[in-house]
Amino acid sequence: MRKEGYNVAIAGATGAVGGAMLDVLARRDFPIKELRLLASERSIGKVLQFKGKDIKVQLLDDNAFEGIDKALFSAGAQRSLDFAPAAARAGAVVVDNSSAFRMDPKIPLVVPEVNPQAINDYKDQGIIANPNCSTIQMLVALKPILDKVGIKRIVVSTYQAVSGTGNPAIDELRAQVKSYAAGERLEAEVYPHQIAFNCLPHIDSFLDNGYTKEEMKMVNETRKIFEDNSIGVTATTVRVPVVYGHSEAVNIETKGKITAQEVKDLMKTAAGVKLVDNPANNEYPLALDCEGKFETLVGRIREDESIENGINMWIVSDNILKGAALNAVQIAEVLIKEHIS
Ligand code: NAP
Ligand code: 3JN
Repeated sequence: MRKEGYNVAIAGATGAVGGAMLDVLARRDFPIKELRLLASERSIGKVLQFKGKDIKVQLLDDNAFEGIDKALFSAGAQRSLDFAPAAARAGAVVVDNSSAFRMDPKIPLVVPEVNPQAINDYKDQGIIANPNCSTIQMLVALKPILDKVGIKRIVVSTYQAVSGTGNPAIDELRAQVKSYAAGERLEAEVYPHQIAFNCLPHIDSFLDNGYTKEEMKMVNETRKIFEDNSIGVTATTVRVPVVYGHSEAVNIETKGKITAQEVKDLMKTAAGVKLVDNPANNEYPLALDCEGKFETLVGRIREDESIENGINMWIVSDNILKGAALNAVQIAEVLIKEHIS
């Protein structure tokens, strides 16, 4: 590690994920010499706090990255396409939270607990992509099973928190709950339907094949990260009236036999995982319990009795932390720990 620390930029620092990046960098004591906070014209001069110090927000543009070693991007896919290459040209390693580069074969797509070796491939473009939140938490839990017995097929249904849509969606859920309690009319602007007391089987836009983009992100990103295009993956992604924490019901068909107890034992030592599986005491992963936690919670582990080699499990994680900010910071940590950059 460089003694004096690294010059780090956050593009999208005023957003929900950018704010969490500030929090994670502080909580993990990432070695920082200079922290540069970048956002749109709307936020120039706004002051954000890092470890008790005030930092003024600057404009995200091509010239914002001079002297920067690590640039963490969470300002939306278009801003990543517009400015990440300039950041890389200026000498920064970019860790990008958007979907802009995830499926680019020249750019590694990384979950540090799953495929840290892929980070080495960043040199071609100077960019590393962070997967979608729903993919990250699922693969953290499935990787030890993949390594032990192999996985043929994954069937996943998600229950995704509104924070995945950003702060306006959190405000909308809260406003709708208040209006409902007051017996007033509910306004829906962020989502096409009322989200309070409802479930919307619709995340991101619909594609010609009838799936949503969010569902296809889970399919394609899983195959890229597991480096296996033959793995069957099918997803139904659902928005639910939860503020933080995505939950997932995951069914897998494995190549070899594995018992529920063996899966539980694997989860006890899996990196980034906490086993919460004691139904006799009503203990299982809950969205409300994952907020602010770095671990992905796994429980309700059962053998699928309808097939020879099948497992069902329930996977819950803080979508803004492991699903976005934490995963990005962990990638930056691997870069410095392994002396890659
Ligand atoms: P958000 O709360 O709306 O924040 C958006 C951020 O981008 C703000 O800092 C905003 O700056 C900045 N921004 C927007 N337009 C800009 C422009 N033209 N120039 C410069 N900065 C601009 O959104 P969020 O929830 O934090 O999500 C941000 C992005 O992170 C998403 O679009 C997505 O790509 C990614 N994300 C990834 C995951 C994941 O699954 N890994 C999860 C959530 C989000 P101002 O405040 O100045 O407008
Ligand atoms: O909806 C969620 O729960 C996760 C949202 C992720 C997201 C939101 C806006 C744009 C993404 C993403 O990370 O895939 C993007 C995007 O970059 O396409």
